[in-house]
Amino acid sequence: MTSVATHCPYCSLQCGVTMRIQAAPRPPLLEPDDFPTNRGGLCAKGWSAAELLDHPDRLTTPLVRDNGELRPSTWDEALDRVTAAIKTAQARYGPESVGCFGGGGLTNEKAYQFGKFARVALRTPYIDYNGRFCMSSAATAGNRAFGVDRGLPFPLADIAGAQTVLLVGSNPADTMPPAMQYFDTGRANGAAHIVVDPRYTATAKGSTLHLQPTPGTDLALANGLLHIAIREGYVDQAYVDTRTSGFAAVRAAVAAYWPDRVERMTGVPVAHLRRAVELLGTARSAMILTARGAEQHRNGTDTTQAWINLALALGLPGRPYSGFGTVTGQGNGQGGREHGQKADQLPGYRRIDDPAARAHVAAVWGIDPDDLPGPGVSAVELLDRCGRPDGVRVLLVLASNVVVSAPDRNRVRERLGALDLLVVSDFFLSETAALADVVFPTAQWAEEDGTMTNLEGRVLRRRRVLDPPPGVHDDLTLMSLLAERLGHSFSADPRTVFDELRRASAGGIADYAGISYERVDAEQGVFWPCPSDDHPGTPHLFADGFPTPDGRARFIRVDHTEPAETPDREFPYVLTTGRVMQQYQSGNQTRRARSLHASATDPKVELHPDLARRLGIDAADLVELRTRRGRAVFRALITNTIRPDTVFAPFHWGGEQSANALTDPALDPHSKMPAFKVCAVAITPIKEDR
Ligand SMILES: Nc1nc2c(c(=O)[nH]1)N[C@H]1C(S)=C(S)[C@@H](COP(=O)(O)OP(=O)(O)OC[C@H]3O[C@@H](n4cnc5c(=O)[nH]c(N)nc54)[C@H](O)[C@@H]3O)O[C@H]1N2
Ligand SMILES: Nc1nc2c(c(=O)[nH]1)N[C@H]1C(S)=C(S)[C@@H](COP(=O)(O)OP(=O)(O)OC[C@H]3O[C@@H](n4cnc5c(=O)[nH]c(N)nc54)[C@H](O)[C@@H]3O)O[C@H]1N2
Ligand code: SF4
Ligand SMILES: [Mo]
Repeated sequence: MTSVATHCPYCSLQCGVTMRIQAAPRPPLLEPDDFPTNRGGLCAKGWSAAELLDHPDRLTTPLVRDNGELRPSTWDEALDRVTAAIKTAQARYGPESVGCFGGGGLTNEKAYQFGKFARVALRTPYIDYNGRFCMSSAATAGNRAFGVDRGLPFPLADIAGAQTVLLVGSNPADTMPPAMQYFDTGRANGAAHIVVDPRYTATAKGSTLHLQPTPGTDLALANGLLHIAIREGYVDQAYVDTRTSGFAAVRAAVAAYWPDRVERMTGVPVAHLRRAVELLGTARSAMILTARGAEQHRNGTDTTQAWINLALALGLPGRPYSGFGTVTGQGNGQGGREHGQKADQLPGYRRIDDPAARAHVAAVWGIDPDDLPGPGVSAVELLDRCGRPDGVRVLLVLASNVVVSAPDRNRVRERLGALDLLVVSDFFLSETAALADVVFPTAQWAEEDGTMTNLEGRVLRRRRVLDPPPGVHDDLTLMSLLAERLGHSFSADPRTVFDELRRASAGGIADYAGISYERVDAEQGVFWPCPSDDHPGTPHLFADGFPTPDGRARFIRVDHTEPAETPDREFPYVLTTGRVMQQYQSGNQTRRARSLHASATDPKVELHPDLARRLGIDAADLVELRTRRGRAVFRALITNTIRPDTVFAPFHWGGEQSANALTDPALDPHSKMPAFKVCAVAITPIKEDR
């Protein structure tokens, strides 16, 4: 039996697994490894991952649409159809009529190559990706405040050493279960954990203090805590004076967030506010961590900044077992946001509007900097351009199921339906692929080589365990075949692409120049920045300064704003959305896993018993949710863990059960993050004939 060490295909924890290849039949056996993020742990999704390698639903040939129906085709026919459509659109409307939509699940090599493919082979500015729905607010805030966007500026294991941890809108007990061992160790050693969530989650259950705000009020909450911290004398003035700028304006702004007012705005009692500040202010070491609950709002960037302001005032970033961090989501959510699939970005986290960055990357790509397009538009804006007369006419989607995961599903379907050609690469026929004109079958995680960068900024190796099924190529091969037809030569070899990525990133903020496959193998991953072969990599950031022009972290004044939608007579409640433990993202993978099946058929909306009583809803009734965008049906899960004015629905399903038929596409002006975490909803029971 041969074994290969690799990583789980799903979230950013990138748990280490060993795959044992059996003679036959597929799939190989999967066992957890003692990797620094999971230490032998795995969640149910990880355990089930190998089941999908030989799943009967796998796509094994390209599909093309004829007379309204998708039918199997050869690779040549499908590639020719795509190339012809691209050339027609380019001739008729110019290069800007072709768009690319990527994903944070792509390896670094594929994400890098997709960015290059858009700019060099297609010469279009229009590329963005699903990480816009995920990390964009945290990224924008991190860049603004610290001059760099690395989710955790310290290794995950440091969490166990922090005396106080404040988690805002983050539910790792369900979304990254093996990471809980670090929280649990801290708690066992006497650490105080504070969880800010409108639901009393599995993560909140083991905490010292649970703050339960109304969704969308975290900014006011953070400003309120800073107000108290200033009053109580917890500000680290020496740190503020020597390591930061901009405190005076923030101090003046938070003067208006006195505790009674913040209680009225957020629903969190004054006593809880005071207790939270005391736990943070008196700790020897403290961390503030945000995730999607704080960030997926119309004011997500400013909300993240408000928590950064609090962390800076307490003097946390750069101190041992302390700091501010954000918990990255997708498997390659970190690396996928560094190497050019963002609309305004070139590899190495360079800006596409920076002349020096353009010159550097153009030289690596062997083109004239003037031939590089400028910045494009964000994911929701890109989807909105689709099918418009002067917009994007041909869209290529790699590793995203936007019909399920983008906000305001009905509008997304309408826009995709108006395209001249929609092209999707996937290994299963996702809801998005089902609408495509051409579908390419692709390799799964265990069938390809590459690198991923996990939530810590640790670059690690995805290793090929077995060949893809006959007739299936990976995405690098797809891009290489398309590029060839468009007159360009693109490598399909991951190592060759990674070596080019290293050169393209050299000197950038996310510098991978010194990271090689060999080093990653020998060192259990390498943390970026790592500018040279003899550089040790950087597990801890900010110990001696911040990569801003003046070396100081920036306080920025931020003020509470109402969500785009607040409850009214017609839509009287707040809807928030998120995840359940057994399903991953749009569910295109996990809904097919046999061992997760029990949870796969029946999405549930969480409602408080008081609300259920008022609306005449009994346990397990079907419930219709309705918003200004659409409707969806869920089964009622009546639980006193949620606020009585709020309901929570998971977004892992399509069709009638699609949470994103409901959500508000209002965007954060800085990050262009959609407001997934708050909109106004009406709720009606559907009484079935029993
Ligand atoms: N099981 C599972 N795990 C996953 C994923 C998955 O799909 N399934 N996806 C991965 C990815 S890509 C990501 S981004 C991460 C996300 O990981 P998390 O951020 O932990 O997940 P969410 O469920 O989106 O949101 C977290 C919490 O925010 C709360 N919340 C909702 N609105 C608000 C609000 O206004 N304020 C506050 N403070 N909290 C609020 C919700 O109640 C929820 O408990 O998970 C990763 N891991
Ligand atoms: N209402 C609501 N909506 C949300 C969120 C929320 O909290 N609430 N969260 C948002 C967040 S944080 C995220 S990250 C997004 C995720 O949204 P999606 O992008 O839809 O997430 P996935 O389901 O991971 O989609 C990946 C798709 O690509 C396929 N795939 C996986 N790996 C590869 C690969 O290497 N190559 C190719 N070609 N295909 C691959 C999978 O089968 C799947 O169909 O959803 C967002 N949408
Ligand atoms: S926590 Fe994330 S990486 Fe680990 S097994 Fe679960 S889904 Fe996979
Ligand atoms: Mo995400």
